[in-house]
Amino acid sequence: MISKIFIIGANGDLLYSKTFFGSNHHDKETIKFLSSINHVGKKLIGEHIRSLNFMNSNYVYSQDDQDNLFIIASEIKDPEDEVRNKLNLLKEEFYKRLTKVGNSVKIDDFDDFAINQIYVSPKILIVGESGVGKSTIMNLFPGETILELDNDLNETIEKTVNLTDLKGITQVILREVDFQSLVERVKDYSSLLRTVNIICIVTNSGAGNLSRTLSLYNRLRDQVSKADFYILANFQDSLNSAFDPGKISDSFGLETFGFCATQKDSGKKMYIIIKRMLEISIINKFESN
Ligand SMILES: Nc1nc2c(ncn2[C@@H]2O[C@H](COP(=O)(O)OP(=O)(O)OP(=O)(O)O)[C@@H](O)[C@H]2O)c(=O)[nH]1
Ligand SMILES: [Mg+2]
Repeated sequence: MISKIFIIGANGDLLYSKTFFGSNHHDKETIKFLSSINHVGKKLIGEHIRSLNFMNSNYVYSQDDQDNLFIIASEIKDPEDEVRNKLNLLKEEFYKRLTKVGNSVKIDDFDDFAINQIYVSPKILIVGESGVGKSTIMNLFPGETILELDNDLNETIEKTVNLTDLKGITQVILREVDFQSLVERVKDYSSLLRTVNIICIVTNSGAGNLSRTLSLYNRLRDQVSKADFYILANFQDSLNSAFDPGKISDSFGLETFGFCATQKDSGKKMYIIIKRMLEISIINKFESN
């Protein structure tokens, strides 16, 4: 996730900054540190810094011929080329919106641009065998389910969910994917797996499905570097066949949420679960910076 943007002028003035996540208590020190490191880099190696891992974030840099410094902070595990694409977009837009007022510069409506085009909504993959309740879970949220082809030409079922009361995160994108095809065609899903933040494995909590799901998980886990995994132990209303979420958690070694997708308050509960996942996997990581 992209957490911050800084644009620093040649004289060291902060021209623009935006924090999507995490606190901005230390921004002043961070900016000083980032720009002085860049100067040192230029002096010592004769080159600008391209990126820097610092305090759990990756700071990706770009400098123009007027010595303005553009910096985007993201999670360490975010693919750097994606952040760099955003950085190029940021630069282009900066020149378009720049106006000079006397000696100082002003950038117009940059917040709207930053939120709409630089910020990336978190993505959650809902995976599981057929019949475990993936679509039922997606349908708990209002809005349209979109069927389209992704970058890898896979058919995807996707829905954008709006959230409130969650620091900085206003939307999350849910995608339903069949677990077996994902594991068998992992190469075809590579760009999705590189960028997704959370993989939520849905099980019907029955013995057969659990054992197949565990082996699919074991095949997939090493191929995923960025996302965190969670288990949604669905069908907890099937008292005779459903294993206890605690037991399931032990055998997968993953945080597990007991659930039933077909009750009156299932929608409300699913919001709470999604918020919890986002808190653990995104917000707390930035807060601990
Ligand atoms: N009793 C019970 N039934 C459920 C629960 N969750 C889903 N179902 C039912 O299970 C059936 C299958 O659910 P789907 O949501 O279509 O499953 P899916 O994972 O999307 O299946 P595919 O799209 O075929 O991969 C539906 O009839 C749901 O109503 C649950 O927690 N308890
Ligand atoms: Mg379905």
